Amino acid sequence: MKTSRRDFIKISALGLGAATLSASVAKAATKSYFGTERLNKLMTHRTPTYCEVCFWKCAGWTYTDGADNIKKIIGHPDDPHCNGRLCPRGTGGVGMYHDEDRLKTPLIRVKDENGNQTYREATWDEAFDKIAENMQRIAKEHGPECMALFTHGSGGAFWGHLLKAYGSKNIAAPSYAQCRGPREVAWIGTFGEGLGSPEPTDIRDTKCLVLIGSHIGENMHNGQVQEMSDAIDKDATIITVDPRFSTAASHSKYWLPIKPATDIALLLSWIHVLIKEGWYDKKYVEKNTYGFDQLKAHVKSYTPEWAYGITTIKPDVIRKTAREMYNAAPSVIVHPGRHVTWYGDDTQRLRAVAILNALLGSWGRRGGFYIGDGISIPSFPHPEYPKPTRTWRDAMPGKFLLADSALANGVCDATIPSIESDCSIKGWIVNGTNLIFTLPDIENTKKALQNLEFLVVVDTMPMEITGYADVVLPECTYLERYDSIRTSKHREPTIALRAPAVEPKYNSKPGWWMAKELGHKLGLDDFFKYDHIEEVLDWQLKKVGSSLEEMKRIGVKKLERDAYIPLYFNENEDIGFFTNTGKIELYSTSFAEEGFDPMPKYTAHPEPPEGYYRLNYGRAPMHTFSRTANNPNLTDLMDENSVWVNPKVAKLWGLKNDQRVWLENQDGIVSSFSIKVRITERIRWDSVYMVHGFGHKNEKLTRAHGKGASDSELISNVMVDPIMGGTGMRGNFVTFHVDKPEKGGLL
Ligand SMILES: Nc1nc2c(c(=O)[nH]1)N[C@H]1C(S)=C(S)[C@@H](COP(=O)(O)OP(=O)(O)OC[C@H]3O[C@@H](n4cnc5c(=O)[nH]c(N)nc54)[C@H](O)[C@@H]3O)O[C@H]1N2
Ligand SMILES: Nc1nc2c(c(=O)[nH]1)N[C@H]1C(S)=C(S)[C@@H](COP(=O)(O)OP(=O)(O)OC[C@H]3O[C@@H](n4cnc5c(=O)[nH]c(N)nc54)[C@H](O)[C@@H]3O)O[C@H]1N2
Ligand code: SF4
Ligand SMILES: [Mo]
Repeated sequence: MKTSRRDFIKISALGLGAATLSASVAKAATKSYFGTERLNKLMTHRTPTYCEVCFWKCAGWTYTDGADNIKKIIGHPDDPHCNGRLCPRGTGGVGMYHDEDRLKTPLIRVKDENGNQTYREATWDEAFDKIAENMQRIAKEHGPECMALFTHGSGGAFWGHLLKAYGSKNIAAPSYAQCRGPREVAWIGTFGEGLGSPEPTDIRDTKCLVLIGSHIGENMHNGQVQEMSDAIDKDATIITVDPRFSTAASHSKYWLPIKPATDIALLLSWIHVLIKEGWYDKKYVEKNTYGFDQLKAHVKSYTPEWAYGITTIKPDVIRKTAREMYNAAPSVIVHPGRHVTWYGDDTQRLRAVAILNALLGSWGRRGGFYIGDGISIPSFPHPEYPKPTRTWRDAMPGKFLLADSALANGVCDATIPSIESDCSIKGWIVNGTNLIFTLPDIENTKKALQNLEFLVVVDTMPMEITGYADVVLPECTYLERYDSIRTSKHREPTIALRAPAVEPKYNSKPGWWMAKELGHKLGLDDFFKYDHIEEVLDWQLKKVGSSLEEMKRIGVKKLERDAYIPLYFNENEDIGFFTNTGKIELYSTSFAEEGFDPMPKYTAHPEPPEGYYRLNYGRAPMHTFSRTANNPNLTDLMDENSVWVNPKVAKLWGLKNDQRVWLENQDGIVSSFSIKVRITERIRWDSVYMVHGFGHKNEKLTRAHGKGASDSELISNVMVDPIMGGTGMRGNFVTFHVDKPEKGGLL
């Protein structure tokens, strides 16, 4: 067996201490039914929270029996993210707390008497000493800029503060370059600002909603799903463009089963039709946009007949749907999507989406996009952060300059020494992101891991990434801790508090405490001048007219909108946009300056070779990525994924429903586990589909281990977006094995 600097260690080998709740008890505790009367009795024992099962951050109340028994989590009625109703995952969030497979105590990588790498249980003090010693050594030998943080979720605020105080700005989240980054860059290039989360889509008042890949209904972002359902009740026209018959497609007036990877052609032909037929908001375009004449010339040849040959969508359907959008304008939303890193030309595809919205005049209009408003909460006083002299960008000079956040793949690449660049990153802190599953090209991620001098992983569960850590820090779940105040923008600004409903189980601790204690070991006490996070929260809340005491009582507080920011544009006023020209840029001057196409073009992408099918993936309503794969409440609802196969393809391969197959991709990578076949007309013959987040290798995940297959493993061809460095992940092709292949997978 090849030895490596960093063997993956199964955390299972350890006796992980502490009493555990048996699975059946955990289920009983979380599944019992409560009538309103009983709930009312429990009213005195409710604690405000906002959900961490996904990043929509719905606010809610956690009910306990007054001791450490969580009874139920329900949505907060005053919260615009959820309007009093959590999604199935949010309700099942209590399973994260009860999961007996949780990380329970800090772990330190050691060698046993036979030289094998293993973990030993450690005290918090020992773990922090080990981390501080390594971080100080890295700072001394290479500079503090050689540490990086990968983070997703609430803890990022505390770990980010620590890393900046230590002297590094390499802070990245896969929710940018593996998710919505291209969309943000396209929006900034067009409207001068990004969309953020929750997106300011005015779905509840829309007359026409166009979904391009966004599979709302399977993508369970709560407020959005609720508003779409309201819009359907009010007879809004839904147009869904998706090669798969998604849940959204089943609620649509028009389903356009587009050939995958050809969306830019459809978007350009829609733009062509709107301009040619005069179906655009002339007044709005004239007053607010820049580059209409260039755009008109640019799309002249992109007729529906041209697009038909590429997309397989009939010309009359393209014209009819364009007319539907115009009829509804400006109360129309061509939805910008969220996970948009598909084919490497994603920023340009999203530019086309932005341009369509601009022509229809939907930006800043009722039923289109509202203007969100949020509250900014001041930082607790601390000294100025040291100024780093280098960042991950120095490993790739001149590239991806339009990216407005750090690239997780960029930080990963900057950890691998190469001839062209000086390898600068030597240590990682990974908080709340399972990079093995979320960065494409696992072999590349593993290469970076092998080059690291030091890796800390902060997680609640023994996920794939934790097995590569030198030190593992067990965080308590969101139900057991305070976090920062939620301040996201919405129609009305709101703030929401997350407070602990119960004591942390086992020897787990909250992120804020870990960052502060480690800060102390690193000699950074000046940056953490408080004994408890409660002091910080109270100080911050008082600055915005509330207090910790009030927020504990009310959970969510609505604040006044800024009097100068209207919810929709005032048609009689001049509107300024934060672009170079001060207008909505149909022709992007900032893209042109950087040498990129100022208006989107269509380029063809490779097609699957004979016997292979495009690997398409997405979400299931009851799971979030890989973070819920072991959750006892949610595995009860769905415990594995399946591969969707068109009946024609099934016939060709002689596949039957529920038969198990292994998948192999174009680079000869085989799935570690088999996956059940689901034969369905809902997927095109040239593609297969699976839900992301399954196929876990770690046996310590007792419910998730070996259940289903992992799309991440099969994504080795990464199409990098030249504009902002996003990783296009849908250019991978798979074939079937009906017998277990000899070759193993990458996990
Ligand atoms: N192949 C593939 N890759 C993808 C995607 C895909 O669909 N397919 N989707 C992309 C998208 S859209 C996104 S946004 C990203 C998401 O990427 P990630 O945010 O990395 O998603 P997860 O894989 O769920 O990783 C979450 C990790 O956080 C841990 N965790 C859960 N709760 C807590 C907590 O309270 N504290 C701490 N410290 N840890 C916690 C979980 O145990 C898990 O290890 O992935 C991207 N990558
Ligand atoms: N239940 C649940 N909800 C979630 C999440 C979760 O993990 N679980 N994650 C949240 C996060 S972070 C994100 S980013 C979002 C992601 O969700 P979205 O942004 O809505 O969806 P995508 O992942 O972009 O796209 C998935 C859809 O795109 C279709 N598709 C594939 N290829 C093509 C193509 O070439 N053209 C077109 N037009 N369509 C194509 C697929 O068939 C599928 O229906 O979901 C969010 N909501
Ligand atoms: S959408 Fe569901 S999982 Fe996401 S924050 Fe809201 S309740 Fe939680
Ligand atoms: Mo995402």
